[in-house]
Amino acid sequence: YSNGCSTTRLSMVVPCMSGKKSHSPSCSSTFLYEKFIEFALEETKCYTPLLPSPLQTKFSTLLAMDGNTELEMSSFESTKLRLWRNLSIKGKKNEGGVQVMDFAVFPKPEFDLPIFCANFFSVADINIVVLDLNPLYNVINEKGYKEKYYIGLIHLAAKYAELLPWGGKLTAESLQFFSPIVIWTKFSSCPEKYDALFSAFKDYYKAFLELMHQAEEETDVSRIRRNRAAQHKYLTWRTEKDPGHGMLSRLIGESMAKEVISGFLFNGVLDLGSATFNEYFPEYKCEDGSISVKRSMIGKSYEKRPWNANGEFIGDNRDNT
Ligand code: BLA
Repeated sequence: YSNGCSTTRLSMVVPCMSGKKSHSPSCSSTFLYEKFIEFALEETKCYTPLLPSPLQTKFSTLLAMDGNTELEMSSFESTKLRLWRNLSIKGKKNEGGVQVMDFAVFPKPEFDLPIFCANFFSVADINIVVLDLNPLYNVINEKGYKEKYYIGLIHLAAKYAELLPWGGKLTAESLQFFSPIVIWTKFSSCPEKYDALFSAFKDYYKAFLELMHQAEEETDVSRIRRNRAAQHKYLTWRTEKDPGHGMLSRLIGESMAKEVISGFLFNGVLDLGSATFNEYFPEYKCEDGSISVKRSMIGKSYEKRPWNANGEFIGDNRDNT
């Protein structure tokens, strides 16, 4: 499918992203992740027409309070996708400014497909990466879901295990949203690492599109409801505890950050379900009923990759150092 792609691409108007980037002076940015998101757009269009999301009118570009850093938001939807969205944060690369790609694709609740998640944060010499097909259901206890989507993709984790090794301890609660093929890594900037990351990104995104292509629409209302609730739980988690929130608030102010988080990044948190954070994650509940401001109750865990080469979870002992 993806091979004959370039000849069958649909034309779309994507400001500053469409067409031949290298010939367009207005697009000559040095944004690290430009080609990643361009690839994702073009590759998606090989499978399905992308329609502009209603979010486009409200969320497009913002200039951060530092007067230098730009935020660019794009959003689409399609037959099987509720929301395809990306937030690029473009600081001045040559001055070590922040560069972020927060790209996620949320399927419609009629599908139990994973959520595509590419979360790359780079500043100065530091790069923090999460790349995954985040599972909608528990892949440690629910064998069926793991087998349905991940067993066929385990080779991807093995392919990048050396080039993009496990990034060390992380917020333990995050593990429940990660799959056996997750790439969680940190590295200092160098071309080889960015090349490996681009290659991994292409592989993972193509795998996601292939799953999307094969997915059949669920018609059982209780299953659709269950998918919707699972996605809402995910959105509720990230709306409340995503590590990027602090920096986003510093860039655009707290109230604008809140709007971007619940209206754009994790859109659906306000309308896909009504359960509260405390109901999904009671361990965060304080005595007075409020949500603990701590990002993690357990703390940082998983020094080593808690999945083996067969995709089995081996991290029960959280401090498996
Ligand atoms: C760090 N981002 C991290 C870390 C993870 C993620 C695992 C390491 C810190 C930790 O252990 O929590 C990403 N965590 C995820 C993802 C999921 C999850 C994708 O649970 C999905 C379920 N990140 C952004 C944006 C910014 C950003 C928009 O997405 C900034 C504007 C920044 N991420 C950011 C920063 C850090 C970080 C600054 C390091 C600081 C820290 O560790 O608190």
